[in-house]
Amino acid sequence: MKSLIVLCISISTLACAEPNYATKDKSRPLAQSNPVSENCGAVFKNSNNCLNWRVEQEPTQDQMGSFTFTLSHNPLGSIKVVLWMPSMGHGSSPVKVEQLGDRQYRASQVYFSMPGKWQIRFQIKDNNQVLDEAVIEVEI
Ligand SMILES: [Cu+2]
Repeated sequence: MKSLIVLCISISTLACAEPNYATKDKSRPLAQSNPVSENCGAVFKNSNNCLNWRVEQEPTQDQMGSFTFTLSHNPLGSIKVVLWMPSMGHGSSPVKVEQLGDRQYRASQVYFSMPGKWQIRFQIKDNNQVLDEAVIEVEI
């Protein structure tokens, strides 16, 4: 994993969706474990909307984190971000999502309540119905 990150950075940060914070944190980087397709960090299943994200503030056990993300197309609903731990079937505290601009968003108050494998689930919602979803898997 470490050599992959170094390789990605030496080639180009644009060609690789590996978030650049991974190199900054010496102790335990929040490593993305799912394969990245093309230049998308994740793809929404139904709409093929391409999502890319960048960590602003890496979440720790003491501090909430934040990241920004962009979509390739305008979503047909509101955006929600859910932190989910699939192996144990629980989530974490709610993530705040604000729109920064055209197809640009910030997710803040990001907090993983325990170490392990988590999913960051990006959901496009119409009222309470999930129309589409993109998932990024991370290890905390
Ligand atoms: Cu758990």
